[in-house]
Amino acid sequence: MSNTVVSSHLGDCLLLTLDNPPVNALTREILEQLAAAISEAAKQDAIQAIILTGAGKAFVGGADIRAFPKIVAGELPPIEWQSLVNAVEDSPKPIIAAINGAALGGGLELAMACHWRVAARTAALGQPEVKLGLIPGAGGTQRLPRLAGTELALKMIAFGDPLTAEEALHAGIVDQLVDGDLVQAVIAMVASGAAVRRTRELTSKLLSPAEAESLAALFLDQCRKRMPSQTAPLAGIECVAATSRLPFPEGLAYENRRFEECLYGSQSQALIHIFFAERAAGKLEASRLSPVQRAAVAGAGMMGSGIAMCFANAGIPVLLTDTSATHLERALETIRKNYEATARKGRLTQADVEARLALIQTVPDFEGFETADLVVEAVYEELSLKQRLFLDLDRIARPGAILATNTSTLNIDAIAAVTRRPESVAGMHFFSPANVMRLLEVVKGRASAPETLATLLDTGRRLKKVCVLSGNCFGFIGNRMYAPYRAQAVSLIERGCSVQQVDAAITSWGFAMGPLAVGDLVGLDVYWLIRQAALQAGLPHTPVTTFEDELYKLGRYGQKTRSGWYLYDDARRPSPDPEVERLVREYASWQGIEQRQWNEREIRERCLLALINEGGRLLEEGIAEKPSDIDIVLVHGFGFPAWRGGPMHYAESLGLDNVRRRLDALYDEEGPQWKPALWR
Ligand code: 3H9
Repeated sequence: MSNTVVSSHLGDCLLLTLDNPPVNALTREILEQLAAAISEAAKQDAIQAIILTGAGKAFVGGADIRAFPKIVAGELPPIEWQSLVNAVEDSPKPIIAAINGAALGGGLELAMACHWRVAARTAALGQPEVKLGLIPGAGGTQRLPRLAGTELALKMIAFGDPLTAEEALHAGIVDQLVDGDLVQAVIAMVASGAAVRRTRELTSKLLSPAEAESLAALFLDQCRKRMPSQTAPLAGIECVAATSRLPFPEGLAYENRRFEECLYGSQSQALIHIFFAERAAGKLEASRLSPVQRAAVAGAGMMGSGIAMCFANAGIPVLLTDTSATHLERALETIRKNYEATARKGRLTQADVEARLALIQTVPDFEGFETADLVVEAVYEELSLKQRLFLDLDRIARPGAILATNTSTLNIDAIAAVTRRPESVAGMHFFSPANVMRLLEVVKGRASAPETLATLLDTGRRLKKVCVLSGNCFGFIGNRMYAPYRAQAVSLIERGCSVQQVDAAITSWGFAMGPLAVGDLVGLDVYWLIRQAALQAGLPHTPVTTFEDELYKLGRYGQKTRSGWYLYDDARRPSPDPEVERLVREYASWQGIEQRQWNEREIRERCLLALINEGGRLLEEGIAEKPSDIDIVLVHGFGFPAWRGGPMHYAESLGLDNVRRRLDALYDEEGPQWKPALWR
């Protein structure tokens, strides 16, 4: 059964189990059944108390997120969340939440409307709505401050991170933690006389209105800095502050108004799109896989060390080798420093640090590589070097072991071709720093077997990455998309924009960094090499010369040389460089490029259209399987604002016909680089 409330009797308790796999998400049907069961129980003298729990691993993972876009589109009627949850709190008989697993969003709101809460020690409790561009809409903004105090409620609702059950107990959200049988513990609680106790009547933890306002002002400030342009965090904070000012029913009405503002706004639609896109990405239909028990990494530079950390973080033992003993030593030192810095921030214990380090073993000359199920190559980006390495790996690795390359641009087939196992070769493209960035592109070579890809996608998920399957082309999805976008930014500068103007047009729209600042961070020498390789690979629309070549020739590689598009001080703070402006003017007149004034809208439109159109080409060519995969890559790998949903979602929101009209106009004005892709 699914989408149902299962009732059973345990002595004088009524056990209500919410059953809606996989996470018991709340639907109108479930909440209506729950309200009906509670009202029925009120009439039965034999029932002393009601226990509410979830089937399977979760208590309740929130409201059913799939319903929101349908409500917004008018395909489903709105749901009276607050009154359905109020029916729980109104019960004349005590209701105790037996929180067996995740109680998130509407799940925590439901638990807070119960009269008592008993949780399994493994449960997580939180109000993550903000990550979907929403705020709690079933009374959470009004009940959480009453249980946990104004400050913690502000933190949980503004940032959306869950608490452990232990933290929730400490905060007063949960009344008791249980290691063993949860339901038996609740029955014992009922026997000891648990009575009706309504959260809405509690006020002792609320700050005064003035104190709440001034604390809220601090949170508003923090959110504007950490999550610029996002509206839900601000709405959530204002609702929590209102708890101190307004009686409960008016607080609920205020919450409802703000919830609807968020629900019908574009940000929640974009973030909900990203939520489902992440889960839909990298799924292969019923392919067999062989779970990786031991991994090995060849190449102990920054990338290889980061990849080794990813395996250790997931509890997978990993061997790390390099041709240079000094590199290996340095890598291990860097890894230790990295873990210790995390421990200093309180995110790992010293025991965790040691346990993770113990999983990473540095070895000379591929020692022990024959025991690995997966070997990841992370050496310098040069085809002949990688091919030589794959010849060795093919000889050393056990038959059936997967050989993955971390190349960011090279042809997977050319690497697989030197081995006797091309079916077990594929790309595993991590983004730098590999231990931090959540994106992983799994790249499918011509011969890669479904089992190889399924194993890599499974491994990626175990490493807690968002995995996207990409076809084999120059730059795969991410770098291939980024190339015309950067080319557009450089071209705008050649045509009269200033460096700051281009970057500001992009960051003010929500990108984490502008394309030129990214160039300086990654290195203009790196981008020069990538463009040469793209030209060699025959990637269409790659400019043969650009103004960036001039910076490269001058040794202005970016942050590492303290000059690139910007000048940098020793703390790597950028400042504009008038010399660049002079050089650009000189370049433009020498190349006969006409310069003019540009406004922010024009700059932004060109950069974004270049991105969208390349996404369209990737879909046309079958490199990307679906538009949402492209959105995930840009959001998780390239700083595209998640609350705008990724370039393809953004294109949909503009209307694909409108996008094509603009591309047609640019094609007529400026030529073939704007030839519209026809992906739908
Ligand atoms: C809300 O509650 C607003 C209220 O205030 C309004 C009034 C009530 N709905 O992540 P996983 C699916 S807003 C529908 O891979 P895990 C998910 O799509 C909500 N579906 O598993 C996937 O489906 P599929 C606030 C949901 O074990 C499957 O479950 N709540 C929902 O790694 C497994 O998901 C949140 O924001 C849902 N609410 O993690 C919590 N949740 O198999 C969102 C999950 O078809 N959820 N699915 O791909 C999560 O954070 C994680 O899913 C959770 C489990 C921690 C629960």
